[in-house]
Amino acid sequence: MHHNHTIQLTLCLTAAMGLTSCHNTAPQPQTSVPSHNPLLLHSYAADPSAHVYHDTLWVYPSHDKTDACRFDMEDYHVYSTTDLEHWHDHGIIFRPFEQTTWAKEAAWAPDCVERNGKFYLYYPTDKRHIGVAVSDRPDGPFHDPLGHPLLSIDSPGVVCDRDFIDPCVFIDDDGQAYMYVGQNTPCCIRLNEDMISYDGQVHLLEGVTEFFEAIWMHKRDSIYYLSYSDGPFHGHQPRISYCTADHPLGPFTYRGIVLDSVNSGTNHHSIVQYQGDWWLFYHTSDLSLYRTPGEHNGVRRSLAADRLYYNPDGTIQQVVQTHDSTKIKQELH
Ligand code: FUB
Repeated sequence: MHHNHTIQLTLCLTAAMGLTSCHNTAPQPQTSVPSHNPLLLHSYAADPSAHVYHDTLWVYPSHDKTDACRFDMEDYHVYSTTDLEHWHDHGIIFRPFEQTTWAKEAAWAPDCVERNGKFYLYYPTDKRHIGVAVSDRPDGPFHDPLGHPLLSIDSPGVVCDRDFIDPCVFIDDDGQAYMYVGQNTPCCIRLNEDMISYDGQVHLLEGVTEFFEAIWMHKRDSIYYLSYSDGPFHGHQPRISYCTADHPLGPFTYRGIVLDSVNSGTNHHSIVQYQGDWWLFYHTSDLSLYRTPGEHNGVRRSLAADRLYYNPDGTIQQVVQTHDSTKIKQELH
């Protein structure tokens, strides 16, 4: 890892001397990436939502079962790190089917944000509800403050012709919080200050080309970046595409691909800045494929992360996926 950091530092110093550019428009070699994918070996996980709280990077994924053959996930863990190499599993932080009266199945991709010292976990269930759970700590315990979903597929204004899933919550610099959500049609609501209610309006986002699912919002230098899985109904495997706008509600302009398709079929990611670098978190089937070669099990997914680079004009360079079997081989032998 130190060796790799040294290589990156050398590239940047060379750029500072005017010899080349740190912001080359060609894809950057992933020189500063430690050989660490998949990130976790003891557990299958997918759909990572990464956030920084104080000095620590927290990842809230969904939890694929070891014997999974269907998307029948039922609980949430959270993982934390301060170096992207050593991860702490804080255990199960929320079980929707036991801790709510209304959620019955399919605890899929969650997100979690902090506001005024409280942590709000947003999670989809039953392919039709979005719930919110609250805690005083990033690692729980979380509880259901409402006794009902925050938003559902049949809430006034929601447009959804398939699964109503994949909430992502973004708090803008002015303090306004937005929840992006949906499949096939991207919806957005403005959350109230309490983070467990909203103003009653559902906004349909324009310009989100080939939107499928896995929506994620982040902001950099006043640009709002909306990224998402763009398949699978457009003649290609799902990729992570992105569009930009100068307002959280758009209209958006399509910009390109952040991540090509992955070997797990579904594609789901998050983008976060940590210790000065930008990272893309996503999932693959690497761990499952190493354990059972040739058996493509798209519901035993494993977490991955790679560096993400911007061009000088603010566009995103396509991320190069890194795969490394060293850790897995060490574990298996
Ligand atoms: O993990 C279950 C579902 O698969 C997620 O909600 C989707 O984004 C896809 O990754």
